[in-house]
Parts: sequence; structure tokens; C-alpha cells
Amino acid sequence: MSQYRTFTAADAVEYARQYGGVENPESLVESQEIGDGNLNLVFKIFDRDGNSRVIVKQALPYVRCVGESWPLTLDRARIEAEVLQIHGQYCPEYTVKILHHDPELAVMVMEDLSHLAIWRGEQVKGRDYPQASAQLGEYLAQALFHTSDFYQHPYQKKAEVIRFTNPELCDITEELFFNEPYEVHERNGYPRALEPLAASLRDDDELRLRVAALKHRFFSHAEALLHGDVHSGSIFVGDNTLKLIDAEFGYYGPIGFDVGSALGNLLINYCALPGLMAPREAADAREKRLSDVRVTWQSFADRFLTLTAEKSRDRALAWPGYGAAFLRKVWCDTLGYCGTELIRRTVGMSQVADIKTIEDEVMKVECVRQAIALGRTLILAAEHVDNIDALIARVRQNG
Ligand code: SR1
Ligand code: MG
Repeated sequence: MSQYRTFTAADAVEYARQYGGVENPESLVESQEIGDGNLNLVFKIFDRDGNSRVIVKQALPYVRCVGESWPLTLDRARIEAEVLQIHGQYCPEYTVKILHHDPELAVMVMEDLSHLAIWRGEQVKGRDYPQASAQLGEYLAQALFHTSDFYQHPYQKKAEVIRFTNPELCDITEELFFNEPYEVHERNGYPRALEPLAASLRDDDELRLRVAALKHRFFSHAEALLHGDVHSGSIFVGDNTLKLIDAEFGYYGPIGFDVGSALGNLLINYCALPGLMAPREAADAREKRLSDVRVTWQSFADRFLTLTAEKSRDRALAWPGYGAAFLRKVWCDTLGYCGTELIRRTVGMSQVADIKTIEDEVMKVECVRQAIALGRTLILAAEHVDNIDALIARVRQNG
């Protein structure tokens, strides 16, 4: 029986030799800890020729970016590996491959994706990956449809909801998305110049009611096995490929949460672009980002609808027209959660490189102001933004 211990670089190499599935395990000789996320250790394992071959990822018993004062369950490693295995079953092209995992050591071995780049970094540099949004939409549709009540047997679905009950990680999302940005909170990270705007969020009764409803649905609508953290930092892209990683926030929740998080991060980049590059380049990059938003939604919705028509197993849910009716609710949720993502990434704790990289402080404040305003509009107007064209029009109106 393995017992938890925090891996050293040498432990990671030894583990990769055992479980990395490489032909000549002894050729693995070195590792480098490359984790730059908020939570875990991530080791890249190299062979004698200096090629990286596999990744070993281990959860720490606390939140890495804060320290031991914020303990966090190791069970998140099991959840992450098992969510990715299930999503990989339904969408192998766009899900990172898990080669091995051990829940007690809170460790997993994954395929190496060093030939790809994290999408957020590429968006910040203004690099375009024209296929990525259609691939992301396809991933969302396949992963979410096949784990929903349309497709899963009711007994299996209920057992899976228990297996993926993830209270501690959900608690982080519940706090960071739906509480802290709307309170005076020490973890918030907005620029001081925006204090009046932040205060106006706290005092906006209509907004607070809508955020309460979104949180309530996050608590209680077990629609599908979510990835739980679909942002552009959890997505590798390359020439005509894309891979989702980092599913430790996975649980059974509202489908619109995953789709809205994805769109929200694209729109944060849209808001940040004028601070990241010259006006002409920014204008071009913004058009590409709006196209990414459109294509992500459209490819998700088209595929999801096709799957409901062709593969629904529940006799009532398979009734013609129900798939489309359900998708309309998902659209509404998507807009709301997209709005909360825009606000939590700018007002709250989890600030992103798109904004942090802006050097000009005045420009940074303006970009953040725009993201917050857009987030608020989407939360408030979710029920009145009828389709993707109307969303794009609202984004343009916002500035
Ligand atoms: C304390 S964890 C903060 C954020 O990092 C993760 O990637 C999630 O987005 C989470 O909300
Ligand atoms: Mg992550």
C-alpha cells in the first residue's frame, strides 16, 4: 500500500520509470518541477537526450499558491484523473491522456504535451489558433452530453454523482465566483482606482439576486460531469490540435458553468487586448477572439443537439424538441456564468495573465473596468440575450 509523501525530483523520475509506459524506462534520468498553477506539483520527466517524455503531477495537501495555512483535500487528484479518463473516453482527441494514477499518493502520470502551448499565453502574445474554438466546443459537447441524463443510465448517473462529489474544490469555486467579488474581502485583487465600481457591485440588489440564483444552480443542478475549470490556462493548443488538462474541480453541475467559463476567459482576453498590443493589432485580435466565442458556442450547441437527437437513451428526454428546449436553458446559464467568470477574474482572487501582463497602469484599469462592466451586463441581461449574434452585439456595445 502506498502512503502519501511529497515527491522529490528523484521520486518523480523513479515513478515515471515505473508507470510512464516508455519503452526503455532506464532512459528517464531527470526531472524539472514546472508547476506554475495555484495548487499542485508538476514534474516534467526527461530522457538522456534531454527530451521530455512524460508528466508526473502530484497534489499537495494544501493550496500551493497560498501555503499550508489553506489545507486542501488530496482526493482532488483522484477526481482529476478520473474526470479526465471519462472525458477521454468520449472525446479522446481533445483530452490529455492519463497513463496511470494512484489516489493514495495523489499522483498521476500523463502524456507529455511539451510540443503544444497553453492557449492563454498564446492569446496574450496575439497568436491565433483558428481550429481551437471548434475543437473546444466539440470537447464540451461530447464530455457533457455523454455524462448527462440524456445518455447515462439513471442508476449509473446517481452512482457517478456520488463518486464525483467534490465538496472542498466546489467550496473554492462557490467562494471565489459567487461570494468574494461581491463583498469586501482580503483576497480580492482589483485595482484601487476601481473601488467605486467594486462597491457598486456589492450594492446592486438585482445583480446580487442573479448571482445568488447562479450559485444556487451551481450547488444543485447535477446535469453532467463538468471539467469544473475550463479556462484558457487549462487548455493546450497546437497546429490543428487542442487538449484539456487540470480537471480537479470536476463534479456533477450545470452544463452552462463549463461553457460559460470557457466563453468568459475568451472575453477577458478580448477586454485585455487593447492593453497588450498596438491599436491596429488589438483590433484584429479582438475580431478573432469574438470569432472564437461564436465558434465555441456554435460548435458546442450544434454537436450537443445532434447528440440529443441521435444518442439520447432516456425515453422521455429523447422526445423531439426537448434537446433544443434544454439547450435554451443551457444558453441562459452560459451567459450568467460567463459574467461571473469575467467578474471573479478581475475583482476576485484569481487574476489572469491577460490582465496582469498589461504594463500601462491606466490602460490596465480601463481593461478591467470593461471586463467588469461586461460581466455585470451578461449576468443581468442573460434572459434577454437571445442568441450568439445578440451576445456578440452586446460585447461590441460594451466597448
Ligand atoms: C485557490 S485556486 C484558485 C483558482 O485556480 C484554479 O485554477 C481555479 O480556477 C480556482 O478558482
Ligand atoms: Mg488549474
